[in-house]
Amino acid sequence: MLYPTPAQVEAAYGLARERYATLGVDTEAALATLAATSISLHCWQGDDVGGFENPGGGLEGGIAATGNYPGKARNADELRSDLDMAFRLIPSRHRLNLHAIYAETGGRPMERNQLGPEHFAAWVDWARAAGRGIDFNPTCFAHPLAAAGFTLASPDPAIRQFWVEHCIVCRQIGAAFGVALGTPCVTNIWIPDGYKDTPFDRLGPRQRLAESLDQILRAPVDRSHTYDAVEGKLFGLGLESYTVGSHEFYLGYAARRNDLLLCLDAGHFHPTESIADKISAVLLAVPRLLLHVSRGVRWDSDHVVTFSDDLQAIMQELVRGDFLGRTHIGLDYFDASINRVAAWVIGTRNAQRALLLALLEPAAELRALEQAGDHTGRLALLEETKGLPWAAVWDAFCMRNDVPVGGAFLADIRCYETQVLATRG
Ligand code: RNT
Ligand code: ZN
Repeated sequence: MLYPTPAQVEAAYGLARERYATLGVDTEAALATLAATSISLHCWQGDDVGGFENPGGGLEGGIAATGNYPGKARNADELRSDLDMAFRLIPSRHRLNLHAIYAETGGRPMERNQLGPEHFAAWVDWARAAGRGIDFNPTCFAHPLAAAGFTLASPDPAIRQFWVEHCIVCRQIGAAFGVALGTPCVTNIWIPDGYKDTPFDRLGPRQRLAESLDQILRAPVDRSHTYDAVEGKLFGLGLESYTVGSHEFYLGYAARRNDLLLCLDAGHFHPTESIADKISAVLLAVPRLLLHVSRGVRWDSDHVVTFSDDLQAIMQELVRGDFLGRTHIGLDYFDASINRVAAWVIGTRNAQRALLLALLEPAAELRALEQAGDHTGRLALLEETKGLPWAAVWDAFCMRNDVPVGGAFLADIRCYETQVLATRG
């Protein structure tokens, strides 16, 4: 027997619940919060950020998916089928994060500033049937008008106007998702603008970006149905020396306006920086937060999220600061070197496991120790919590949600690989 039986899961959970109760932790309350916290799965892991705009269209803008594992989704039906498979193996209900290049235009070429909700009708039907929300992103890369390396900060007014219009239609599409699905859509703007080599003028592009954003956000859109987010970055491939939309730029911009979400992508900072420490600071300045949970390895390499200290620290901050209600958790990575469905499942389950571990912290006692100045006791208890039987609580959560317990999900993925992915040529 490779994985525990239902009776074993129940028995282990019963013991774990008692153990946590002695520390003043209510495992049922933790499970209820975990069940209520949805994560936005990034559609782009399923096809290496290709989209359906033009077949074989390459990735640009300083991001790259590496690897050539067979079976990537070639069209929207295949992508939805792969996502369904992933969602079946992830406990509780989650959202989908779409990009504009996943529009379905019936084979007709459609400029990005001409897109409308009708081009996403099949996605909405699919999401509605599963009770899922959708989040959205303008695609300001992999396009001839992004080829010069500048979009919303372009010195060319015509190029800038094109991308402003694209972002405006995307906000309208986001609002339509929000209305159709009864849950607000987060529409997140990330642009690749920047220079490979040292610029002379760092200010001009940032002034143009701020003007473009002002213009985009002036467009009338029902902001109860779409929340606007902006995502900064340290650098990209070929943009090593200057990124217009840096963290400081967007933090300042969002703090000035007070009506935007700031997006923190875990791969978008210096490798020794963790976004966990930024969360409490940023949420003092902006009303809501969007997370792109990712894993940089040496650079913004978009590796599958593992159960790392970084991930655990992020989730601890969300729980300790009582920030879950103001935070939208999304994933952002694209690994083309392994089974793509497994990449979704492993990364999402890890994010949930880390959230559960954070929800199971003996918070009252830790706070009391800290407030009493007992740093020895704080250290001792924090280290003890790492060995508490939280995995038994996780197994119970999976079982209650009718998804495979432990690594049993891999057998289902292997089966899907043989029956579906392997037939894609
Ligand atoms: C790029 C940003 C951005 C993208 C997606 C595809 O560095 O992280 O979020 O990954 O929009
Ligand atoms: Zn991101």
